[in-house]
Amino acid sequence: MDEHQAGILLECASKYPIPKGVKISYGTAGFRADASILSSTVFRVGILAALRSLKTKSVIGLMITASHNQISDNGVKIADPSGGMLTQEWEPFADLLANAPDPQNLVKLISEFAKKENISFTGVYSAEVLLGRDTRPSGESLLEAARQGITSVVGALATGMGILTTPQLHWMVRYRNKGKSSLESDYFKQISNSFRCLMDYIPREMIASEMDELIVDGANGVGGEKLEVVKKTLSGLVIQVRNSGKEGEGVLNQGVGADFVQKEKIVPSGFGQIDVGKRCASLDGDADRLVYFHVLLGSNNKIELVDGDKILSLFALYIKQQLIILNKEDGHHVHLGIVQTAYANGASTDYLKKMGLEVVLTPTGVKYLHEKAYEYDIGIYFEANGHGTILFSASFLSWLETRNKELASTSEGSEQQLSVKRLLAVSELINQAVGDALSGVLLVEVILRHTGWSIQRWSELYQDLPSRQLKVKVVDRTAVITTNAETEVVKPAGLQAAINCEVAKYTMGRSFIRPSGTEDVIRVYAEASTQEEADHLAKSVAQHVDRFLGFGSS
Ligand code: G16
Repeated sequence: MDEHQAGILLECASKYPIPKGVKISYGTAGFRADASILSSTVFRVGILAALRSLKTKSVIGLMITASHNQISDNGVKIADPSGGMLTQEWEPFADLLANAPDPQNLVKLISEFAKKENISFTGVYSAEVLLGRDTRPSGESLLEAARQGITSVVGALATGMGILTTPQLHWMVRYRNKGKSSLESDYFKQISNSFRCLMDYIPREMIASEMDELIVDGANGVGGEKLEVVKKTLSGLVIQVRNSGKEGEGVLNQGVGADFVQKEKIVPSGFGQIDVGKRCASLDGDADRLVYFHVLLGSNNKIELVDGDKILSLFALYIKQQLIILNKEDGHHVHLGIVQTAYANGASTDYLKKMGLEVVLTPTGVKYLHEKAYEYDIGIYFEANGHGTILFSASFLSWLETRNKELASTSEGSEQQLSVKRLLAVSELINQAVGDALSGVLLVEVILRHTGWSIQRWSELYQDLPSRQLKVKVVDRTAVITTNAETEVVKPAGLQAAINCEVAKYTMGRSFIRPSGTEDVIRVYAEASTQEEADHLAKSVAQHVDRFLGFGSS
């Protein structure tokens, strides 16, 4: 790094000092904390994104969002050249950068890292970072901090893409790096065109049946606003958006949204007994998660939740059906893999295995699931909380393209050709960069139309085991170390034995704990044969967590 560059970094960094006593770490999906302490972190992530762009000679994405968290929080997510999350190899550097105590230290760190990674500040390639933010009030000033960070790398360009869902920004990065047009209008065009194609490929006898409207809870976030745009471009699907974040509709993620609905299993605000039996869906604050539900009759706002596991099962059934048609005719073996986490309901994993599917578990976090799903011709991954997508390998996609051309000349209109076309359209509709609630909702709707299923029929694919999730505030959540895809606690010693003792008391009992990477809590998950038992198990495990690590309130 030359003196000119070092001088600019020093000068800019001095405008974004680290708040006293704050230590922040890269978590499940980037940095996340109360918005008031984040400016210096976001400024430094801006520098990191520019360095990543120089290193990869590609466009990088930087998104200001705290997704499902409360409105006073904010955060920053980084999209790598493929559109996926920042490579895990750079996470330790991100931590060091975010916590460098002063501008001098910061510049020294950058200089050493650039040397180690062979990053040139004076090469012919200039960095470019695409910027997006959700609707949080703190977003605008944090975006400015990111811009300052990016442009403190000489020649780097910070390109504002406006207010977006997180998956839209990831999609844009992916398409820009493929040399394709990647405006928001291109995104909308792609998902509505591929939706239309998939609707055209539905068997004629199914299309005849009218489907009721879908009611979507937009979490008072950016997703509701974008869905209002998408729905105007669709035919054959009527969507009503509630909690779209308009003035007076309510607060972002407060009593609304996918995280609330999935964890509390009650109706979001704006829904009630007038909706009994109707097909409803819920997005999270930045629209990268999706769950479905229907309201139960006269039941204290209780819902039947159709979570990420059931969306995964629906997608897997549809894809498998297409592959069976292809395999029969072609004998072409396609490796289909399913990726879940420890939060997957035990009944879902059993169901998927009974269907003959290969199921693997990874730790929580899209960055882990996505990486695993890449290993298959088609990898379907979903977290129970509704974050997931379908990945198609480049070689399988090119096989599909070739087959499509061959079939066009030999057996136009055959079942086999239809299956090839469906798979190609799914790969266009579903976001290959990251889980995307908008494209996810459209794929669910097509498949329900294809199968002729109501939400109730879909929900009956298998019966979820009763489960409960709790959060426990502790003194230091980093004191918990887990292993085996987060199903066992290694530290503190003795805690896993205490959990095992509790689990042994229940039929079909299962429980695990893990530190959240987005909130300052320990998460507790429990499953058992009845709701009462699942609740008891979760509560007693939470008490052990508090005894080992907490403030001693239980
Ligand atoms: C992020 C991640 C998800 C993860 C969730 C909760 O989602 O992308 O993979 O499941 O955080 O993580 P944790 O349990 O560690 O708090 P989002 O939608 O909040 O960005």
